[in-house]
Amino acid sequence: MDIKAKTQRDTTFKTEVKEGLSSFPKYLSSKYFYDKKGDKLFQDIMAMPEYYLTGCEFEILATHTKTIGELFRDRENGLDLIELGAGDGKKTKLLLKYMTDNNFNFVYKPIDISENAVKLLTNNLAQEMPSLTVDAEIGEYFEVLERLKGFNKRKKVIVVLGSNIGNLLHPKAIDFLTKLKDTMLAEDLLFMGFDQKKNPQTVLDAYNDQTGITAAFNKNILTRINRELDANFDVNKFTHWESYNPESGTAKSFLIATEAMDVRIKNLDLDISFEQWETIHTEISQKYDDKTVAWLAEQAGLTIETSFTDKKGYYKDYVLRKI
Ligand code: AVJ
Repeated sequence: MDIKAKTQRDTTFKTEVKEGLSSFPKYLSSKYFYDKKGDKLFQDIMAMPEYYLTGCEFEILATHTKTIGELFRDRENGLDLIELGAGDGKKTKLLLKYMTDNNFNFVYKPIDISENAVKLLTNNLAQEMPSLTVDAEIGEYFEVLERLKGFNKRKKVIVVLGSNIGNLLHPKAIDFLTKLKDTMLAEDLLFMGFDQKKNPQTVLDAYNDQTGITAAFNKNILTRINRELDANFDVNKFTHWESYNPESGTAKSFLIATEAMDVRIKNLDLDISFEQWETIHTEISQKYDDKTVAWLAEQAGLTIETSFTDKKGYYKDYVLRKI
């Protein structure tokens, strides 16, 4: 990887950790969950029965492979299929397989914040789909958006699965969608997953599993700070807490200090103190309905062309176009 980009990422990590833990109330960004251990834990989350999102989206892509694939089809010059937050590509492979089997002329460009995930996916695709052209990149969403502007020689389809947009509060989501729109031409498509509002208990269970995988995932951000910034968080003195507001559709994750303590972060030359029961907010996982998605799209200069849902109606993939 590009050394300059890596240095920049390290600096951003430091700045954001310092800022978040010096604030009141304290917070950390969920984008820092995904180191090697975090990737593994997220894989485990996706395999849990409570975490319905993955299964629902897999069902959608498996049921409507042909319809979705044909929406992606280009007229003559081929296309670029760009995926943000590609992860392990398990769901995307359904589409990739359809497209290669049906002689689509395309390049698959997976982009992910996790260097580890990108490497694994690239190797796996080389094995499983040797005829596929893969051009992977490491980076976070806002960072790679600029580079997407270069992809305007032929049709492009931007894919964002997994309800990854749910990590962004609405103003940020609009900002993100607007920037995506700015990279799009009239024929380009944005294919995006939005987890839907549902029984609040179902949502809570998805982010608060009994086995403690989600808790370990959430706490891993402290382990990462310990390792990368030479800190001394006692991870056992934090507990995972999930809340869901059925009115706003916002699920929020916290780490809560179970006793008062001081933490030293050597690399930041920073001492942080926690009161007993003080919180660190670590993630939001927004849930949506059609009205909210239509509003977000409209605010960003996009329009919903069609959408696909699973049998239970838990989850939807929307096809968006530039207005
Ligand atoms: C990858 C952001 C979609 O918010 O549902 C899973 C991450 N966090 N369990 C989500 C996550 C806790 C996930 N996204």
